[in-house]
Amino acid sequence: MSETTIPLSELRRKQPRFSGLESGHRACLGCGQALAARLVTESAGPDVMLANATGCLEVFTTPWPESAWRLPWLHSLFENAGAIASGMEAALKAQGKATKVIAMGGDGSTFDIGFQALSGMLERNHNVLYVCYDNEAYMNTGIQRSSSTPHAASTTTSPVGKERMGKRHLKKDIIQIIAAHNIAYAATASVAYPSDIRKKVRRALAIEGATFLQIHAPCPLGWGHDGAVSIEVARLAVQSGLFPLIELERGELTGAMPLRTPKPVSAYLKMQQRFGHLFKNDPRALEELEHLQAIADHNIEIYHLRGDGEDALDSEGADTVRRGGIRWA
Ligand SMILES: Cc1ncc(C[n+]2csc(CCOP(=O)(O)OP(=O)(O)O)c2C)c(N)n1
Ligand code: SF4
Repeated sequence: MSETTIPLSELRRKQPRFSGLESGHRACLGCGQALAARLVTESAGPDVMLANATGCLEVFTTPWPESAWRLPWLHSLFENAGAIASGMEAALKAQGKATKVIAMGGDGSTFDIGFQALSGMLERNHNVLYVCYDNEAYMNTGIQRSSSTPHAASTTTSPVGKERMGKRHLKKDIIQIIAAHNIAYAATASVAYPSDIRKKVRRALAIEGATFLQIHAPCPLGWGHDGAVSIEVARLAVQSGLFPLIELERGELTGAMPLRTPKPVSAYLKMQQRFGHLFKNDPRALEELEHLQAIADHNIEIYHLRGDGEDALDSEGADTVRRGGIRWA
């Protein structure tokens, strides 16, 4: 290295980082969705347009007449982010522009109310990355259960009582439903693993066609934990096997973050008030805990998460390990 050469680390420090979502918005402290959206837009860079479904992200970033976005941003309805993004992409294509389109929505919008428009967008293979910020309930309107809410979680519309222990039904397996559209790339991610999010966003945006990212994003208000521990909570969801980090290409499993020593689901659940009833002296609680542990064990098995190979990175090292484009046995 010559004397005049500036070390790479210093260059990196001097380099202004692009930020698509500025500070000063009105998310709650420790909101996983705010952090995830920031990481997504930072990784995507400035040549991007956003379509944002109704929900917390839309509300806390754009209280009229202010906006925290530094990118062209369009508020779609709750139900049609996929259709709006399809139109934006078609218009850009007609103009000969290479600007990327990212559609965004919460789990209520993605799993339930906007699913039809999303499915159409994927089936027509629009050149759009759809990002779902999965906080596992309709948070913006007061914590109602969605089809993404995990089994046994308490919400305002799946309360704990004599009749039931929180939500009766299972969390919808959206990533498999999305992958069944045979799109080029679909993946799950978590705010606990920022470098993994960055890589997945870049990988998705490098593809010409529809891609999908489901990011697990704690909501301190709806999950009932302190905002200071959002990342810890998110990490335990991954490390217990309840929220596996996987990549699927044309429906085939091509990457997964191995878990050397999976944590018990109780470590994750007991940090959150929405599962507080599972730690009371009630025989039904024990049964539900066993049920949730079985779901995590099932994920670990079907996605081959037990990392007993030579993988350099795992859930401590924070990366999804790619196995090379074919489903491994
Ligand atoms: C068709 C329609 N139904 C209901 C609403 C009311 N609404 C606005 S935001 C919201 C909840 C959004 O939940 P989600 O998509 O999970 O995003 P979050 O707020 O949790 O980030 C609801 C029900 C609406 N705006 N439009
Ligand atoms: S309610 Fe939840 S999702 Fe909405 S801003 Fe607060 S922490 Fe974020």
